Amino acid sequence: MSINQENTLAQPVGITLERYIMRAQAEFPFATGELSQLLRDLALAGKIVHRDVNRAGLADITGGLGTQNVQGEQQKRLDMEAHIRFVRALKNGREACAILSEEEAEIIHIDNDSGNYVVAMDPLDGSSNIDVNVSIGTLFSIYRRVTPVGTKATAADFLQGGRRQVAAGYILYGSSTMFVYTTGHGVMGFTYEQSLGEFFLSHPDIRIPQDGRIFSCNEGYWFDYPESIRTFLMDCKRKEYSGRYIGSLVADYHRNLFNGGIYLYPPTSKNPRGKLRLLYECYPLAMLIEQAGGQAVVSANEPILDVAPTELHQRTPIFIGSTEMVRTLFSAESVLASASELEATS
Ligand code: AHM
Ligand code: MG
Repeated sequence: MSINQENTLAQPVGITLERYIMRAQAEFPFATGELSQLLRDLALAGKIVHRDVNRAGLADITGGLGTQNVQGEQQKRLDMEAHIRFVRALKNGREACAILSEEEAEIIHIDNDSGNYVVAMDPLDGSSNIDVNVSIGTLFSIYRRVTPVGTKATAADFLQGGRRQVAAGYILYGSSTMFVYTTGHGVMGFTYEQSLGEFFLSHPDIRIPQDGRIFSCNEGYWFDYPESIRTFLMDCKRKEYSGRYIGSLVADYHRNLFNGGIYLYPPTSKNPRGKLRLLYECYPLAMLIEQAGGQAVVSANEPILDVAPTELHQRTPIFIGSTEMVRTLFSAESVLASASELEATS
């Protein structure tokens, strides 16, 4: 029996996130409790962001700040608010020594060089959806540092590669708020009960269906997509699959995780290396999807988790979801079909 199965049996639906993390830690005799505390810090900041998101219209915190982040994109007030909440929670927690955030170009050192962990995160993803009441999310990825404890963390701590993540997850601020994470022993989902102020285990051992009938991509870029991808999408349409695209990564991913499907963000002329960020958007979702029995790749035979990172804010194409759909996308038939289609139209 796997640790995951043991956990599921021993820790029934309804247990709080706090207790779950403590019990999971107890299963590892040499665990120091630091990672557990770090996860609790993230959950605490998530509760505060949940409150901010739900007050957004009332508290005058939506809208642009008039500034741009490192990617040259307009920052929304709530983006920065969330960034501040998470940095503060991790600083107070003292398990992490540094943070990489989508909202800042440089590594953020949090006056705790004795911390063993670094956290890469997008504090609030899906900013175009903030002002219009559509689901948004936080993404996080945790590494044990490789630089000596007591020194300043460096880029090397963040550029270890996706397989070295010790934990990863997201918080979805949707019709309910959920905290979904993995430490490499399955994927656990917790739902926030606002009146009690607690996350409760609601979705133990999440598994993605092996196949699905949903494709999620921005079809506005249709003429930019490589021919093989258009062929795949046309095939989905012939089969009357559902096109579902919120434009909020965590929400699109979460739906496909439960219902089965594929999310695609190929290279486009606007974003020739893809749009999404490797370290704090794609790596965490890739770790989760592999733990849930699905796949995340950057090209036919290259799992996202095997992409060697070179830059902190690196972008990458991503194809992620049900194993069968990812396989079909890159199958020889789809490439052949696209080649014959090209011939027919030339
Ligand atoms: P952001 O980090 O600036 O919020 O952008 C990331 C978002 C994802 O949530 C979403 O999947 C994607 O960008 C949507 O991009 P597009 O509008 O090009 O379809
Ligand atoms: Mg983002």
